[in-house]
Amino acid sequence: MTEIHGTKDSTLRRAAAVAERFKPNGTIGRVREYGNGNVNDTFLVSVESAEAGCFILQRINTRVFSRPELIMRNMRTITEHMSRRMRSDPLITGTRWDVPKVFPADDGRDYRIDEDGSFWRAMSFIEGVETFDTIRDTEHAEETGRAVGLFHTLIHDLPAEFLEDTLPGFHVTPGYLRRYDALQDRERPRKSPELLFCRRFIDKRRHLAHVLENAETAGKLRLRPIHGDPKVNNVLVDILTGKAAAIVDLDTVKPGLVQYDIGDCLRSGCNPAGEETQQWEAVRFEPGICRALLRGYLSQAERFLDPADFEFLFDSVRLIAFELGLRFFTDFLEGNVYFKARYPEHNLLRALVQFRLTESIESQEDAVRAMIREWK
Ligand code: GN1
Ligand code: MG
Repeated sequence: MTEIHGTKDSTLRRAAAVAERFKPNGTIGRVREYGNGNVNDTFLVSVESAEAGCFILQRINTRVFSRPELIMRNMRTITEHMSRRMRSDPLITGTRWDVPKVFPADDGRDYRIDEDGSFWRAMSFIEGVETFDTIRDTEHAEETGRAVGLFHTLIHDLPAEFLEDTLPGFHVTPGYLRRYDALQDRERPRKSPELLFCRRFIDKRRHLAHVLENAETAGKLRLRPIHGDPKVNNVLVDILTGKAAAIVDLDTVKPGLVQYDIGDCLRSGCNPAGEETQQWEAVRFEPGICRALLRGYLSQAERFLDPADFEFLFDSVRLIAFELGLRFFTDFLEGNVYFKARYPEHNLLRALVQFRLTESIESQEDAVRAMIREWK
């Protein structure tokens, strides 16, 4: 019998009903909320059958992803490409690297739209792994970097035009700045010390917003397939070996700059307090973790990166931390319509964390640039 756990019972009940459409052979057992994504809703579904197991069920947030069927098309393209590459790439042979599999619904499609228009999809559950919101130690840092580098290596030769743009404007910082500015024109600025801090913070750094886009327009950087969201908890770590075993959350894989990914992985990994900390004033960027993440990343990615790619590594980590702060702050001002928030000021607090992290990155600019030069 289906067992429902968790607070949002009606959502869980709907998830359980939809789950039946993905796994007709076997009885759906326990359904529970899973992970802590800021955008989509994720559930772990257990199946009671001869070969009992679990699968992942997700409801895609269609306010964010307005064409979710494109996500599924990309997932097929990427996972098939990676699996093909893995069969022929000596870099992979002998190491564990799992690729999530899409489960078709009973009508043969890759997704299911329920009565109220919600978009659901199911995927294989990767066994024997664990995830962490922050970096535990040097080995974990290196493995996280290695996972992102390996992922890039596996997809970098996939022609960008084979991929759909699932989220137009994603990581294009000037676009986020325009959205924030448009809000200022519409709204009378509310006043509080935190709001003032954020506004001043953004104003002092608006000149940075174009750095990667300008480099791309000037032909210094080029678009390649990227992950889009390679934060620490999207890397799955094998429980027994401590080695990275997979990278998940492929919804934002699309053509972009690898600098977005490197910046995002570093801003996520080098913040030991984590992006959800309440103690935003204590947030700092940890250079030791940065070194280990880069070492892991470059052990894989060095073979396809151009010299110009290295030139923008410092700019990318500062920019993506700033950009995420700007995205959280704008969402707070807009009433928390994009990122899920547990309380009204949640996205304001998240913005403060990223802005404080940006300051810490800036205060260590020389040291971080010197570290990057060691690999050039
Ligand atoms: C969102 O939903 P989640 O947690 O996988 C966001 C990322 C942010 C991240 C910050 C599509 O990812 O860009 O870096 O929150 N995803 C989207 O935790 O906007
Ligand atoms: Mg994500």
